[in-house]
Amino acid sequence: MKLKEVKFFKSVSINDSKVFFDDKDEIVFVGRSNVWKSSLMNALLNKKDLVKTSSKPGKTRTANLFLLNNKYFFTDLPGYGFAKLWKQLKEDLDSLISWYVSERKSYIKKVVLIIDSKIWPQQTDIDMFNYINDLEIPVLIILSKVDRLSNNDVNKSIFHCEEVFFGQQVMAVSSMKKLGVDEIFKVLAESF
Ligand SMILES: Nc1nc2c(ncn2[C@@H]2O[C@H](COP(=O)(O)OP(=O)(O)OP(=O)(O)O)[C@@H](O)[C@H]2O)c(=O)[nH]1
Ligand SMILES: [Mg+2]
Repeated sequence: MKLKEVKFFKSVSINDSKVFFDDKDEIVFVGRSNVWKSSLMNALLNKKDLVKTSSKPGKTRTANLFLLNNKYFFTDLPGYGFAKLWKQLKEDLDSLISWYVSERKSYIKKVVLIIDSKIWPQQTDIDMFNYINDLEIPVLIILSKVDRLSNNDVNKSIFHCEEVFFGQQVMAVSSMKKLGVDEIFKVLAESF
């Protein structure tokens, strides 16, 4: 797929019946809060700030759908597991993620699970991986923030993730330095 056009389509909150009305294939982006999900989406879509980002964790609070070539969705979800968020908000965001992924299951061709390459996978990441796996949705693991590591440490981190996630494909990215972005877009485009 060559990306010709992309636009913001809509936001969905939990239990919103709008979630049922779009029969388009979709790729969903998940990861812990502030792991640079939204920034990665901008890099993949070749836009500066179509997807809203912030240095403050907890920026994304709804499922935000972006329509590519009038045909597919890339969907940004809130981050999970940010301890410092107000407890009720944290629970609400976590429920939105699991609700959204299970409701849209038959359209979701891949879940991109983004892991902080400096922190390595946390229990919350493994829980999220298992949740998606149980729904039988294919996963692509992406290590973010690799501009902050040496090549040697990036390789260690990739190797460790391959072990933790049972031989899943793991790719590395820096959205800011545009490292790995084209390769990831190619893999994602092939899943439609
Ligand atoms: N150095 C560096 N900084 C980045 C990169 N990508 C994103 N950032 C910065 O990291 C911060 C957080 O990025 P977001 O993309 O908003 O993170 P998020 O995972 O969507 O966060 P939530 O929506 O809160 O879950 C922003 O200030 C970005 O500018 C990168 O590749 N390198
Ligand atoms: Mg975000």
